[in-house]
Parts: sequence; structure tokens; C-alpha cells
Amino acid sequence: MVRAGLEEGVVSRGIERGLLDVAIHDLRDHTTDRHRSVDDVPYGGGPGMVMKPEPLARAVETIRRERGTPDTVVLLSPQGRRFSQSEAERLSRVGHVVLLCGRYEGMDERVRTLVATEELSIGDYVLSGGELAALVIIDAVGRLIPGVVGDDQSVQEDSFSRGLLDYPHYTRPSEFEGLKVPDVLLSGHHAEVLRWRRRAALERTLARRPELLDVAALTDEERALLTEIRKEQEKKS
Ligand code: 4GX
Repeated sequence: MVRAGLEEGVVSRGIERGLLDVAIHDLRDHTTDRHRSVDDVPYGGGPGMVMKPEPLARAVETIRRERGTPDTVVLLSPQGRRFSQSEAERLSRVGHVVLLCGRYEGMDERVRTLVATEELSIGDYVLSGGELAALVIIDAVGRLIPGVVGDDQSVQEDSFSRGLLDYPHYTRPSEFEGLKVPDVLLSGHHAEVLRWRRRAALERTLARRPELLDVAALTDEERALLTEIRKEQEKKS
């Protein structure tokens, strides 16, 4: 599943170009019983299975031996701290990251205390395994590694790297199904375009994700714009 997810896209080309390296480890290769079991019934009873601690501990031990001690060992689970753009930025500066993916209903608690050094969740929903969460993290972190995305500026100006939602984008044609591209974007007035985009990003963030404005790093000009937008919306309502 992880291999399939790494077969295409900007991050996979980064891997081909040697800008980052991703190794996949199958927990079943770190089992010792005939059935190569990675799960067992829960102590105390109840439904569902629990990931055994030994295969995970042995897999990380193998990684330590072959590639050195990782800088961080991340357990992926809905109980983790929420993964975000700032977490992606942090991980993009870490040299060696191990992502632990589990299946089933739970993970033996001793994996948390002995093997993992942190726990991350990609969102409040339940996946059938940690592999898709790992792919999400590899993608978000991978594209922040210098050179992976061709246009460095586009990464820096991304929605969220500034803590705001993105402004609306348009390309040709200038009119589609009766909807026109805003005149200012065709005007060639670069300063006006920038101002329109800043304002549009603030309007959108205020309308859809107002809580982001509490933590976004805004310039004095943006604070003034925001006050203006709020006043206009008061008038409308
Ligand atoms: N963000 N899952 C992990 C198995 C599991 C259960 C408990 C550790 C402890 C998820 C998420 C997620 C489902 C991956 C349960 N592992 N992972 N899996 N949301 O839902 O990261």
C-alpha cells in the first residue's frame, strides 16, 4: 500500500533524484512464529485485535542497526497530536524519521512507552490502518524538502505556510459559463493584484476558518484590512 502510494507524484520524483529516501519495512518480517502474527487478542477481553509489541520493537531495532538511531519514532494513531503544516515543517528538518503504522483496533501500550517518541494523528476519523496516514505525512513533509518541488516560491507562498487560506485562482479563459475573471487580475497592475489577493485570502479565512486568524502571523496592513472586512460584513448583516 505504501509502495503504491510512492509510485507517482512530486515526492516520488524527489526520491528518484536522491533528495529524500523512504524505506518500507514489513512487520511480518520481524515475527518469529510460524504464522508471522503481528496481532493478538486483548488482555481483559473485548472485541478486536491488538498489535503485538515485539514485531514493532524488532523492526525499529533493525532500522537502528542498519541506518542508525532515528531522530524521532512517530506512532500514527487517532490519539496523537494533530498533524499540521507546522508539524510538517518541523519533520522536514529532521534527518531520520520512523513512522509506525498499525492495523486493528489498538496497539499494545508498551509500543507507546518503549518504541515511539511521539504520536501524531492526521485527523479525527478512523482509518483501517496507519499506512495512508504515513503517506499523507510523507507527502506533506517530502514536498518541503528543498528541490523536491521545482518552484521554491510556490511552496513558500502556499496556503497554510502563512497560516491563512488561499486566495481564489483563475486561468484562461477570461470568461467561462458566464463567469468572468476579476478585472484586477487582467489589469497588469502587480501591486493591485497583490492587494486583491491578500484581501481575498483574509475574507475567505474569516468566512470559513475564523479560528486560523487567531494564530496567523499578520502584517499591520493585513490587520487593517481585516478590520475593514469585518466592518463591511457587519453592515451586510
Ligand atoms: N491518524 N488509524 C492506526 C491502528 C492503531 C490504533 C491504535 C495505534 C493505536 C489514524 C489517524 C488512524 C486507525 C491508524 C487505527 N494504531 N492514524 N490504526 N486518524 O485512524 O493517524
